[in-house]
Amino acid sequence: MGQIVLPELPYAKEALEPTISAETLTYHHDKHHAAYVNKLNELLPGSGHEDKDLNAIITATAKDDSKQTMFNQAAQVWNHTFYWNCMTPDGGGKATGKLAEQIDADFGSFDKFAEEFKAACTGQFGSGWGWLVADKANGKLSIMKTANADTPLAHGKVAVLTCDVWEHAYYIDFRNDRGAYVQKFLDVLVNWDFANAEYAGEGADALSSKKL
Ligand code: MN3
Repeated sequence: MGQIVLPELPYAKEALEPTISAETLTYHHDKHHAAYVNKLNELLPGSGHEDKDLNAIITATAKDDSKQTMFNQAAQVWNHTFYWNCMTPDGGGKATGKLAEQIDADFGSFDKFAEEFKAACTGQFGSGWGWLVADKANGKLSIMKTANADTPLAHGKVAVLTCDVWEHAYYIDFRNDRGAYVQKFLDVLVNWDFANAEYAGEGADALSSKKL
C-alpha cells in the first residue's frame, strides 16, 4: 500500500464562502489535515500496519492502547477526507433520495433529524465530531457524537454525514458560535448526494482505497 496521501479538497478553497472562508480551508486542509497525514506516515514504518489501507489501520489500532497515537492520526485523516466530501457549494437543505425516506422513517421528520444532529454537534464537549450513522445490519439511521479523533468505523457503524466541531473548523468564520456554524452547515453546505452514496454502500471502503 505504501504512503498515505493527503487528498485534494473536492472544490476550490473559495467555493464554500461566505460560510467557510478560504482562510479556514487553507489552514484546515493544508495545515491540520496535512499534519495528520504526515504524522501517520512517520509512525507507520515498522509498526506492522504499514501495508494496510487507512480503514484497516483504523480498525486494527482502535482497541490497542499502545497504538493510540497512530489511531488518532489515522482516524483524523479519514474523518477530514469524509468531512470535505460532506460539503458542497450550494448544498444543504432537506435530504434527498433514499436518505430522505429513511430519515423520515427513523427520526419522524427531517426537522427532527436536524434538531438531533445539531444537538449532538453543539453538545459535544470540547473537540470532536457530530455524525449521522447507519447500522450495518439493518440500515437504521442514528445520531452519534465522537470525541477528538474517534470515528464511527471504530464502533462498527457506517458513516453517512459528519460535521467537524473542533474549533479549528469554525473559529475564523464563526468565532465561538458553534451553533451558528452547524446551522449553516445544514442550511447551505451538506452534500446529500455524497451522503446518499455513503448510505447506499458505495462509501467507506471506496473512500479509503480510491480517494486517499
Ligand atoms: Mn478538523
